[in-house]
Amino acid sequence: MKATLTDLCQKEISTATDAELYTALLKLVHEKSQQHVKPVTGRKLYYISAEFLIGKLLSNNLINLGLYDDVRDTLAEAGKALADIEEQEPEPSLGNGGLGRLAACFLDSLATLSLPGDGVGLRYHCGLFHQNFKNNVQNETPDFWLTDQCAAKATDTVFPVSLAGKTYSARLYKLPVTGYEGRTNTLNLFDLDTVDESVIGDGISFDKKDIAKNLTLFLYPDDSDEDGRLLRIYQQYFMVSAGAQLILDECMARGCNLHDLADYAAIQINDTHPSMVIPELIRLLGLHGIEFEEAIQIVTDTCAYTNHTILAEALEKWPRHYLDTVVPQLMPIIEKLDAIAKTRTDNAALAIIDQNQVVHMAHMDIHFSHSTNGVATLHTQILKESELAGFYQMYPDKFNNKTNGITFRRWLLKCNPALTSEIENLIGDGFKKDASELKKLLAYTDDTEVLSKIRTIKKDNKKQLAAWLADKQGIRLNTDALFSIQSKRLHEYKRQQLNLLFLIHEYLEIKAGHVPATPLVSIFGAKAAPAYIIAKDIIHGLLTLSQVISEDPQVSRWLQLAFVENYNVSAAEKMIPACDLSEQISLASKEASGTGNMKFMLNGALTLGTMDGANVEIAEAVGNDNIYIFGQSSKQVIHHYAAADYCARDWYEADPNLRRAIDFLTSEEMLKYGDEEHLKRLQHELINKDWFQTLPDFNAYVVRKEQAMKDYAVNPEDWSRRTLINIAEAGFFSSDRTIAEYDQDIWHLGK
Ligand code: BZD
Repeated sequence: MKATLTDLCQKEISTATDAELYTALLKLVHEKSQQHVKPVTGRKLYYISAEFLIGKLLSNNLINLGLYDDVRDTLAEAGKALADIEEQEPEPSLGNGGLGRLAACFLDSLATLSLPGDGVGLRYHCGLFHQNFKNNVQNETPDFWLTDQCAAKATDTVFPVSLAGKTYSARLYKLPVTGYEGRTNTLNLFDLDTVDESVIGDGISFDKKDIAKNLTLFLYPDDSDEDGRLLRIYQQYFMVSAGAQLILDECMARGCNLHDLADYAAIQINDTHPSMVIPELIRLLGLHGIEFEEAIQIVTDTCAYTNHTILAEALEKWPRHYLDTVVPQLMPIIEKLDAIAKTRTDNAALAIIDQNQVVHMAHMDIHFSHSTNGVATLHTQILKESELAGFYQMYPDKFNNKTNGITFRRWLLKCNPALTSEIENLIGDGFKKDASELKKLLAYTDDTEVLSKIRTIKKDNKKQLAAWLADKQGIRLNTDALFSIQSKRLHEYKRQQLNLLFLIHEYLEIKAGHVPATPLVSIFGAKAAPAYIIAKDIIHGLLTLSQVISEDPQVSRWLQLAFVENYNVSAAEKMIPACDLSEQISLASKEASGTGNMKFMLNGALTLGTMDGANVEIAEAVGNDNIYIFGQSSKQVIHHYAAADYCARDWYEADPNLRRAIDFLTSEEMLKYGDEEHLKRLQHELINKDWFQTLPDFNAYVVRKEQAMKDYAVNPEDWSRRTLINIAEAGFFSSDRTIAEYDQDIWHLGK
């Protein structure tokens, strides 16, 4: 390795800069990954997604190529640290949260299982915004992550895409994706040569009408106004039209005559953002001389749809005049599909185009693809029983569940090397390819030496996180405390506000002389959509409380609140291994699955959660003694929505602790550092609306969390034992298992 690296740098490793070494390693990874490119036979998957939240790639690629230890040691001999070189890599910021990260985990697992499966998406120049805090408020700035060194390389392949009657050229960029001891697949990203980063004005503002210059500037441009929403449709169609042309070209090059497209391609539609691929493929097949009826059948056999949400407001639907404007070539096809759907059912709620001339993207997916899946058992059940019940009755065989998973290469091997090597010492390294082998750890749950080692590893990870945060944000954390972490997008249904109310409660208890069983460090990471006002108010509440606490030495000995700025994949990799208590506190029925919950579990955190999404399956796997469950059940919640009988104010008035916490939002202490408008609005929302029923779960949450704090303080060894059980039972949540299920039930790749 020494000779290879010296050769690539064209100088001694010890004299090379980190930037030079980074470039050398990129070359090395590229060369090696090409050796694992294999020909495709039979069916190949195209995972189309508006987001691929891939995170930094260098270390992960080195691990998957089996080069990591060698490179790290060779560098160390020359006085260089791989971690420093990794800092040279800008983080690709091509996703919002779970949906995009899932797509990235899936690409890793496909390549690891040696299945032919490529991604199709967009090459956003600034991706999701960069978050910073000023005066306890979130600000957004562009994240210029794209550099010349970006591993996604431009190709000469361009496809014409017609947007609002004008033709644009979609250029294909290719990023190799190498699996762990597997094959190399490709992430195909499309971009427009004319996009111009210099049009960005203040913050992340830009002229949303100038498509040629702004099309792929940002991921999900602010869609609070019409131009933003139109831009989103422009992006979506650009992605699917170029993607569909790529798919047809690749299949034809492999001998497909297009009548047999479904034997060559499986297309997975990741939520509704790529749904226009259905009418677009029908349109393109028509241009190749295939009759409409046959084209529908071909496309139905080729496409499958994944639903990631039960929030009605998150199911995309567009006024038809938007589509008339942006994709007039698709509207006649969508109208015909709607007419066919209407011949299949007289239930108006299942129409593609409703009586208000609104186009429902998910409805098109379900009618005209062969599979619809939810992402956790409970989620799929709710889709079948309530949200999509009409469709389930119509197409029972199309519905199936695929519980999400995470790649253990990034979320264990890469982010937690100490735990990985301890596991390897105990049970060998078979778990890296077969995650179910983690169960072998159950043999050690009474081994005090192992438990003590687990504790030491956790403590070291906490120290590393604390050092990183001290350096990055000047925050000093008490590493003797219990670390509870809630990191995920900021959304009311995820209920960061419930955690906020708990922390206020704890603050007030400490002020009243009732100290907790253990010091608590409560860590958050979350970005709020720029136009989501209440979400930003919640961030403001948390940041303001953080300042109130840190200015009060009497309290901060016992309680700390740290908000990690610009939460992203790299931050997650540092936070998750350091966590004791994983906060998964969404309103039951609202979190489709969650995947952070799985990452924390795998890294030895105990979950404090509601019976929602995949928490239900985590609870089943570890047993009630090894998880802290609280709150209303999904059945109760769904009932309250149906009966419309929830009244937040009743709860506010009935519970003095809750009232005290909510009142505190606009107290003198908070107003000293916070903004009255934000805090009042949040308080008003909680008392008068509270759409996600935070208040009924408050008391149960406080009780369970205080119980967890007590258990942690009183019996550390038992805590470690329960930690080990969580790690041992995490195997089911490997995305290798998820991908194997998709392949077996939906894709049948390579066959
Ligand atoms: O998808 C998430 C769900 O909320 C999680 O419960 C689930 O685990 C993951 C993966 O299945 N959904 C999203 O992340 N959705 C988005 O990010 C999104 C983005 C744009 C528009 C709508 C939703």
